[in-house]
This record gives sequence, structure tokens and C-alpha cells, in this order.
Amino acid sequence: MGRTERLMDVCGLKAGEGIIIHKPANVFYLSGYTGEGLLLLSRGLSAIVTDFRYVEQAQNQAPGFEVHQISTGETHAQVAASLIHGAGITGVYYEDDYVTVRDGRKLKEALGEVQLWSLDMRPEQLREIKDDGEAALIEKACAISCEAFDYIITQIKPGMTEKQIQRALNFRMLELGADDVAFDTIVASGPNGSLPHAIPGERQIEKGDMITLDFGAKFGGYCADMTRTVALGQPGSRMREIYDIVLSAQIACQEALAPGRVSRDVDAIARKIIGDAGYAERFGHGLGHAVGIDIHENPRLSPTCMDTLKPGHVVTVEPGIYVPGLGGVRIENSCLVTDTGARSLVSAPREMIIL
Ligand SMILES: [Mn+2]
Repeated sequence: MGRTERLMDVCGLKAGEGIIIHKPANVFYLSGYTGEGLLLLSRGLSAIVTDFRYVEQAQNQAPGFEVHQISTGETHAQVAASLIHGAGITGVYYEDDYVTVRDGRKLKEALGEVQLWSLDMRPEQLREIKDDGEAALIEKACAISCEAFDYIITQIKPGMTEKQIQRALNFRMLELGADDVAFDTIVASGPNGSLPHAIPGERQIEKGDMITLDFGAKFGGYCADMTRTVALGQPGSRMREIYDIVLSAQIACQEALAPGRVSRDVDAIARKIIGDAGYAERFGHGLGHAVGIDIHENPRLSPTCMDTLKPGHVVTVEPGIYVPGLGGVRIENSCLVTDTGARSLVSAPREMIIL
């Protein structure tokens, strides 16, 4: 069954009801189309509403969809509304978590008597379970990322700035076939490592620094996410200790991934290991998150997420310890939950690399 049919089924969509999709990630998931515009679905209609710039692209990327071009001065909502009225649709699900208040009001005006209901993240729920093709794209994105990592560790030298490392890493991922980077690459050196989402700056790296690299390629519309913390020269004893704690937490949690496990219980394993070592307050973020078309998806491996892991989930396992004034360590793999357990899609070694 196709993705649009599955979505209509989980919505319990009846004749005379429709779905409007605005969110680019959901439009791509359901149709393959990557341009601007919106998707309109019903039991008898599969349409893309877009403007002149994207008509040919939409026809090529989404051959199963009628493509409707808006005229100058016309809005997407007006064209969608006329299609909805023409098809005799009386109620429509839409993404009330995404459409702005202003656009929602315009949509309501254009639709007139047609009712609007919340789509309630149902496309995102379908996207949680990756099919084999999606898992293969994430695996390829991870392979590009790992190859770029192998390269960058040969390039890092004292005196380089964080920004220089960031640029070289991004450029290598693009050279290796990435569509783009999946998110802004983090390069955090020395004391900057205590900032989990540090912005790479002009700091020059020096001997004795640990450097956290958090990055990923995007390939075929899917994201990779990995983090390694490497040392330039011998690190101090405290940073070594922190590294060993984070590594044991990462290994234990990755080994614990399996269908049937509750997300928060996996998070708790890391929190116990790091807490027992005396660093509970220095691990303030969740253990991980799902990754796919978007870099952050559900389920979350966090203290509050009760979701059960299932085959086809791809989740990151990324414990970290962050000590202001000293630095930080994070180690992250993106992992595919399988029928029997899980496997990392990231092949780079997790043990400390000293450059
Ligand atoms: Mn991550």
C-alpha cells in the first residue's frame, strides 16, 4: 500500500473528506516532491498546488499527482479550496501544528463551510517506521559522514580554527555525494566542548584540546547524525575519565536497543552510568532522538518518552558530559532497530582517537 493510502487509512478518511499537507517534509514523504506548495489528498484526488516555478519539477517528482498551478494574485489556499469544493469535500484535516495563525485564517476563509480538523501529526507517526529504502538512504548518509570523518582527522592540526574544520568537513561531505549537510556542523574545541550545541568560531585548536564534531550528511532527502570527540595530543586525566564514562554509557545504551524496549528505560541506562560516576548534573539533554527526513523526529530517547521501540525506528544514542571551564565529550551513533536488536549505521570507531 502506498504512503498516501496509509495516511488516509490511519485518518479513517471517508468519501467527502480530505487532507491538506503544508509541511515540506511530509509533502516529500507522501509524494517525493521537494518544491514549494501544498498537497491535497482524498479518496478520489491526489493533487499538488504550486506556482509556475515548480510545475515541471512536481510533475517529474510526483507522477501520480495532478499538478495545479496558481495564477498571479491567487493563493495556494484559494486553488486548494476550489479543488475541495469541486470534489464535494465537506471536511479537511490540516497541520495545525505548522500552518501559521494568519494562513490558517485565510484557509478557513477560502474553504467557507468546509470543516477543518487537526491532522494531529499522523504523517509524522507514519514516518517513525522507516522502510528498507529509507533505512538504506540513512545508511548511505551515515557512510558519507564516516568517510568525511576519516578524512577530517587527517587534516586537524594545531592552529586551525573551529570554523576551518567545519568548512573542511562540510566540503568533504559534499564532495562525497551529500545533497547537503543535515544540520549546522558543530565543532567545539577545548573549553567550548562544554556547550552541547556550540557554534564553531575563530578559536584556534591547540595541543591537549579535545574536539567535539557533531555532523551529518543529507542524502536522498534523509539525514545522518553522528558525533565523535577526538583529542589533539594527550588529553588531561579528567577529560580521559569523562571520555571513558561517556563511552561506556554509549556502548551500554546502544546494546540495549531492541524492539519492545521503552524509550525512557534506554535513556535511564545512560543516566545511571553517568550519575553513578558523579556527573548526573552534567548530562542535561536526552539520550537521543529519531532521525529521518528531519534531523529530529519521534520517538525521543528521553526521561519522559514512553514510546516502545519497533523495528524500523532509527534513533541516535548520544550521551555526553559537559563541564563548564573544562570541556565536554559526546559520542553519537545513529542506529537502526531491527527485528532482533539494533545495529549502528555509523561505522567510525568510538574509542578515543588521539591525533
Ligand atoms: Mn543528534
